[in-house]
Amino acid sequence: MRESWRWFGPDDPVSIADIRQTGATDIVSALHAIPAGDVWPIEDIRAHKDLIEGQNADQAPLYWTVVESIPVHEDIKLGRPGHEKYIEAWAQSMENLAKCGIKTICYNFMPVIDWTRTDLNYKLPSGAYALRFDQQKFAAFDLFILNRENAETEYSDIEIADAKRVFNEMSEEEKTELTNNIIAGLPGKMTDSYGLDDFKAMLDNYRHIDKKALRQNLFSFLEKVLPRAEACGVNLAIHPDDPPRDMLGLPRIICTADDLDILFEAQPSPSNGITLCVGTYSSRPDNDLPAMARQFGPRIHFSHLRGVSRDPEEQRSFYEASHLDSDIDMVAVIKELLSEEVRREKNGQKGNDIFIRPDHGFQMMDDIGKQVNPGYSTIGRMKGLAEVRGVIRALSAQMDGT
Ligand code: DNO
Repeated sequence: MRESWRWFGPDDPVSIADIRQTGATDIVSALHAIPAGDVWPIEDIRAHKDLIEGQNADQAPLYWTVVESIPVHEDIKLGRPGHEKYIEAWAQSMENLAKCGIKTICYNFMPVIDWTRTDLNYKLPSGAYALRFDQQKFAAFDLFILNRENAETEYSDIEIADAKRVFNEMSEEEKTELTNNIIAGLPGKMTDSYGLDDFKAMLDNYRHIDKKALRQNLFSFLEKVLPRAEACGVNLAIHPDDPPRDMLGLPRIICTADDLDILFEAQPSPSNGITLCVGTYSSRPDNDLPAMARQFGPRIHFSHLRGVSRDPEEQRSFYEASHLDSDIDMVAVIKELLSEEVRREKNGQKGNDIFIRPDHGFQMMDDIGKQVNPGYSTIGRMKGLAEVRGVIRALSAQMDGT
């Protein structure tokens, strides 16, 4: 298991020097300044790598080993005429990364919106702050702020009434905040929109794209990229759609074990793999995470370790709970990942460790009031990493003894 930490680049309030102190060995990063659809030049990759690894000679080494993410241009997801040039650019970026020794690449295929939360400062009984997704607030945004055409056909009468009540109780400031959280930006988002009208236009592009068509566009992207990934030894790791279900009338296709079965049946290449984002998959009750870790073990190259606590009344609402105490059995998931590594070792698959990172963390203690990327605080993530590290060490010791 390789312990990694996401770093957003020189503007990240968490410095490389701080990350070094967490004991992580690997950095997950991206060239966020390069627009979707452009090639990542080798010189830029090298310069970024040097920012991360430049101090390795005289300090505890950190390596940039995982990319999260090379953005997939919307035209590829839409299968628009001319999208081939964006696939070519994506594949060239991948090859350039491989030339620099970076061979694990996370990406996603979510249309228009990337990961989405409604509350970035949800206060827990402990006094720490977590991220939250509230289905009623999201519906209020969809129905009464965005005013999406025909949106009401996707909600029951009770859901519409609840959303109306929530909307009426919100101040103007809260409405703006909710809108920004959904359309403007959480860290690492792959798509940009500039206001509600632009956002609506982006949604409208998908009017004729259903699940089947979106899947087809993913498969034709992979058909071109996977042979080149195999040739340069890259493991691709698709990230699930977060939250894992259709939203705002948009199809989402990487949400469940069945979706992954469909993906691998269509594109069985060994380079076709996943990011097991435990928090994302577990935000729906029908995903059994330890079973998924077992079933897709050989395909898992990267794992985001976190959990959620779902609202007992409304299972689509959740907050991001502490790394070990959530709705899923994190110890059982880690055990499956460790067993997979043992299996790889037995098969002689050297250098095929699974990268894990503490995904998100509370805003707590000294980080409260500081500028942080939502979910990407120092102390909360360090607590998460320390907890999962404890589990990894304890399980590894047990497994060594058997
Ligand atoms: C959120 C992340 C997402 C994810 C991308 C993957 O914290 O998990 O930003 O990185 O969607 O491509």
